[in-house]
Amino acid sequence: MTIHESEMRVFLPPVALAERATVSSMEAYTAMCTAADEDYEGFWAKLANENLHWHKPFTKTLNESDAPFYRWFDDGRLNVSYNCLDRNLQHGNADKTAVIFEADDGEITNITYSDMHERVCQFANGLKSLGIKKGDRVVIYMPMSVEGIVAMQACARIGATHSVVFGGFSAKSLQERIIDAGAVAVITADEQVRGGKRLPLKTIVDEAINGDVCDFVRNVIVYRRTGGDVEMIADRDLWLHEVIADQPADCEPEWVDAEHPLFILYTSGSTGKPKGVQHSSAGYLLWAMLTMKWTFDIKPTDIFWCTADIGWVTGHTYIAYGPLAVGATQIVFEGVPTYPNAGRFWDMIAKHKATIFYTAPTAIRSLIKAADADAEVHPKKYDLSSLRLLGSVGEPINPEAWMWYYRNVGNEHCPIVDTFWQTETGGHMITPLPGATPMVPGSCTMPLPGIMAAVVDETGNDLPNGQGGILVVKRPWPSMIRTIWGDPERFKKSYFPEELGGKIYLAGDGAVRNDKTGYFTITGRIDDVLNVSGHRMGTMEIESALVANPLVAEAAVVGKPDETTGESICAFVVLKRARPSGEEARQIAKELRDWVAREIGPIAKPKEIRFGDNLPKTRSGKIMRRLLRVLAKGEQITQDISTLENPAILQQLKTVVTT
Ligand code: 6R9
Repeated sequence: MTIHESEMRVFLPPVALAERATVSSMEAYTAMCTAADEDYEGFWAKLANENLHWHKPFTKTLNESDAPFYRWFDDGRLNVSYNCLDRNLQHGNADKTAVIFEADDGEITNITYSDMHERVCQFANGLKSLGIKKGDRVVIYMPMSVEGIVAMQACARIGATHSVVFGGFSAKSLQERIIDAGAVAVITADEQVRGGKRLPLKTIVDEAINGDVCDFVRNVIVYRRTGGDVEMIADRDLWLHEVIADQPADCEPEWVDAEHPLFILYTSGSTGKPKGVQHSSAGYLLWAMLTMKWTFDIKPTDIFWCTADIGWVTGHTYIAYGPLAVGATQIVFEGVPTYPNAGRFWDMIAKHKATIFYTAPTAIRSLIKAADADAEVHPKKYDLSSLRLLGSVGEPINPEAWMWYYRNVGNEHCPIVDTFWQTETGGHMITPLPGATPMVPGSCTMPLPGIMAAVVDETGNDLPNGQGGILVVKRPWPSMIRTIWGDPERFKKSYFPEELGGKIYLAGDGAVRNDKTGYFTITGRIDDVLNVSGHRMGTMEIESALVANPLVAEAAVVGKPDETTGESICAFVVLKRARPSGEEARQIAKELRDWVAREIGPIAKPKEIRFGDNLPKTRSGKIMRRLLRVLAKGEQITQDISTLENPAILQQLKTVVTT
């Protein structure tokens, strides 16, 4: 049984929203899919011509001669920053607010499109004055800030390839990325402020590029955020305000090839060295724009808010590029959802009258927990009536969290777009369309038009609906990963394995399509699929069941090798109440095992349950399953835990509750 087979609830798009939506019915959606089926290149060529400003038109839509190194829009030249900014000035958006920035302490700054254009041009001229040019790599290690977005856009303007490293990464991780990218400059800030706490970014950069391993880094540009003490190294370090002072407010864009690498973004593979996912200029921007229009149904009057950090792909596509390219007004937030209290998101939605809100299930679940504990921070206490559309991204959203989000944040009138995609895909892949798709909690529903997603077995054969398998994409699409920076072989092996014929994209996730509707449900990373006594099960399925129990705040399930059953299920559980011990722990563990047996079947009963105050998470909020797998096996942790937010809880999670 899969989540959506037991999940009978269906929610239709609100009529008022559908009437005005970019894609306003399932018929309209199907027509778009048919158009892509019938003339794949024609479909994309039309969209690329309609949506992008081309300095020089492309002559060929898709070049497959060097597959899987696909090329899109051959001979076309454009500039991403021109498309995001100059076009808005030409189309009457000069005085429109591009960014409403809210700092950690609540201070608000509004930036118009013309301000944004000026800042980006000055920054771009500043970079040029340092000799940074097209093709150079620039690492950006910045807090959530207007300056961070401006830095990315400025790189795009001069054709430099940026690589943003999330401000929570350690000096060691930052160094690895600087070396791998061969960056000539690093842009950072003195300090980052989150939840009232300061983090010394510049000091971390100093540590990262200390010594001669990074002697190719010529400059460090420092944005003064707090005025905190930093050491400035002569001939290398420069204050941003000095770099841009006296720079002209106009900068002729560098026209680049459609395929020119806009950015590299490192993402952790299941093991080993992070992969530098390389994205293009034209194809990437096209999909950022189209998904803003299709998935988010963006309108000129919307106030869009994506809560991601620019250090992750979501912050690239749905903060730094997509919203600007479609001329939207967006909220950019420096802080954390729980400061000064867990009502911060709701307070900000009410204050800024946000209409579209896009966040991660992990945030939702932690805010559910907070709202249960303190009625004052419950979303119902705030005026969220401006909202018309909600989104979810980053991991499967369990039906209980979906329902809570739908009822308490969306007041039962906002569709939820559960957007499945990856760093590698550049933008949304499988998601409901808010004015068209009937929604089922826990299902990301159907692929976007032009995305040929399918569920196949290990050898690439299509599987019938109802049968779980491997998620693949059968045709290249414009915003797909182009290569792994510096490692084309790994690119081929990871994403276009020979076993699947070498030409179809392997997402790395398991999926199943509903028997009746054909809707997709992501069952988790392939490496998280368990096989217990020959039964295939997604860890997410069990987690969903656990989280549906009123006692449970959060749960993660991993497989543990088992002599009898192949694998057994080990569940790590965070309760809404304090972490139990002794007899109470035994009682609750038994209750939960029985609960799961009732929800899914006895086969899904966790063999082991362990309680913690929290789960080990990366600073982006992803549960670190590889650590849980090590803990489940009772082995010593030898892996790198530098990205772990909360190392102390590892000790708690070693304790197995016997029932
Ligand atoms: C955008 C982003 C990608 C992995 C992906 C999958 C999981 C993301 C999801 C989802 C189920 C969704 N994932 N969105 N799983 N439903 N709506 O998160 O990129 O950080 O590269 O992660 O996240 O497992 O493969 P990234």
